[in-house]
Amino acid sequence: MRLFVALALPAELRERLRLLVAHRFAGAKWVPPENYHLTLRFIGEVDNGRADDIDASLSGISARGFDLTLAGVGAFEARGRANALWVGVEKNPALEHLRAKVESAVVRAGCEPERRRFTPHVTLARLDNPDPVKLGEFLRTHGLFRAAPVPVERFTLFSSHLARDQAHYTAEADYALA
Ligand code: 2AM
Repeated sequence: MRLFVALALPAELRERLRLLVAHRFAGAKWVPPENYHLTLRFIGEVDNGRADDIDASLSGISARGFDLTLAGVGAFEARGRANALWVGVEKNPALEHLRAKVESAVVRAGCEPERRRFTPHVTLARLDNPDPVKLGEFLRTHGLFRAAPVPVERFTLFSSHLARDQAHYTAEADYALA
């Protein structure tokens, strides 16, 4: 199975993000609002035995709950091309702390360490050659976006399946924060 660890977002916040992208532009594959999430750790394909080890390891995490505030928008680029549009996260040491605990837990379960630095975000769209003017407008218009803080009381191990051309995510296990 293909796994990742993420924060699920409450319905009001997903609705807020849906409204943020009400004016869509071409050259973007928009993530359906039910799929919005904040990835803590992408794991990838593992067999069932490894998945059980990851679950056991994540169950051992003890960390505090916290408030999460989504703010700002941006685009990731690779080789000079924007490839993802996202909403960012206000600086949050508790989130970083949880991310570090999740990272050690999955490495203890036998996964390779993540080499890339953590850039917390919620992906709104995958970009494929969008009109740079439209993208620039979107980024300027929503640069000061800030959602109301939401309490984070758990994190989730998700599996991902590709159904037609959209990913379908299933919550395999939830882990409570203190
Ligand atoms: P993204 O949305 O920022 O692209 C489930 O697929 C989650 O894992 C997505 O949120 C995605 O992040 C992330 N993800 C998918 N493939 C990945 C990869 N190869 N490396 C790192 N993260 C990945």
